Amino acid sequence: MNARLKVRREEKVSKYIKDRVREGRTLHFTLIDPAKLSNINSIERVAEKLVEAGTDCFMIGGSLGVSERDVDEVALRLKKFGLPVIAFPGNISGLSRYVDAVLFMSLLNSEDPYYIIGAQVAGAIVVAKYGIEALPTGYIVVGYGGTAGYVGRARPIPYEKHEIVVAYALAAYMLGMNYIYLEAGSGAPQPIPQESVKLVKSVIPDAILIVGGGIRDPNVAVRLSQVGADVVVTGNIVEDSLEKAVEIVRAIRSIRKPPSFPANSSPNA
Ligand code: 1GP
Repeated sequence: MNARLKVRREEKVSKYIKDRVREGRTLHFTLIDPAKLSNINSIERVAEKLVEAGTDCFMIGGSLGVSERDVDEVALRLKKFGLPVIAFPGNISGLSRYVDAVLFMSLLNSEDPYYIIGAQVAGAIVVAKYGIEALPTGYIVVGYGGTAGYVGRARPIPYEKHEIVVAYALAAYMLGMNYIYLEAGSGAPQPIPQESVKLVKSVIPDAILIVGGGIRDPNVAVRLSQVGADVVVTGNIVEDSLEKAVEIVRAIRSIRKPPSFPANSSPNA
């Protein structure tokens, strides 16, 4: 067994996220799917615009056709902007030694144990070998589900079954996952319902609540934040309309909620 493993869980990137959330900010994450990029050479130009508008982090990943080399290349290009770069792996090939952190996710409502714990076992030593910070994340697929839902063999929770979403989120939190990602699927015709977001936030206010899938409109993003999303993720819109993506980032940046300072507000909490 290689002894040079560096296990890092919720350190710098986690502090970066949690500090902002405690200040009353909602964060915007820009998701770049290397398999969907029409031109990798335009990535810096696109990223510059989003950074200028105020995006908080870059996430790199996708459910199909993403190799570690793809993630490496995108991560190296994005790192120069000084924002945290986070892997969002659909599988173990979605890891990279060049990212600052990984959403270490379990697709909780998958019917296939591989996506719940198998891929995580396969990837854990790689994450420790690279010394990447792990952000323990319960990944919950709702409604449309998209490619992530299909490939991950999820049994998507019907859009209107808010109590099932809450039950999954609660179970994740009780298992120690401080990040809860409600995923409607990339390109979803409907984002995560506000009611689900609201209920999850009210039951586990201390978890970092990430919401993504099908968000293409600044008003929708703002409303999701108002009902409890701590992080709003947009992916497709960057390729579809950079202008719209910039509008969404600006709208999110202008939100201020009352600051929260929970008792466990130490940097690693
Ligand atoms: C998908 O939640 C993300 O994993 C982003 O979805 O591409 O629809 O913005 P969109």
